[in-house]
Amino acid sequence: MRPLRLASLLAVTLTCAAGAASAADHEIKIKNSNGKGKFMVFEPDFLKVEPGDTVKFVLVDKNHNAEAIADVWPEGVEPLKGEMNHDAEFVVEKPGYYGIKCHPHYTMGMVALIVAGKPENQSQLDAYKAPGGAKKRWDELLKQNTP
Ligand SMILES: [Cu+2]
Repeated sequence: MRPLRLASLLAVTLTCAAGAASAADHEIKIKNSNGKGKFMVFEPDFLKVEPGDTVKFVLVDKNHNAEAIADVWPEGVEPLKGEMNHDAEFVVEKPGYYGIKCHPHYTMGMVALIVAGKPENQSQLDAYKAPGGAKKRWDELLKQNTP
């Protein structure tokens, strides 16, 4: 019995180590402009990640924040709520679509979409209607969402 238990313990340890090693950090810049005529932007605004990864929002310009779009956020994951004029970050706990907005510039289209693994909240994405000027940019993000 003993060698078997040891073997399974080793397997668990190895699995954990592999998980920790593969978790990546991603960075999204919060900016007034992309330098190409697009204003109030997350850069990049579309990102594919894996569950376990960390996404960091780095404030380059002031008067922005990064927070969850509540309608596009996997159930059971604490919604991101970055403060104005601060960096923010969250750990992608589950597979899914994660919608991000800047609070003051939401209707101007300051949005981002993060896709983690094989999303389980497709129905949220399908039901979501981006407000005002965000619709055009959100549609552009959806076009990038290819398997
Ligand atoms: Cu903003």
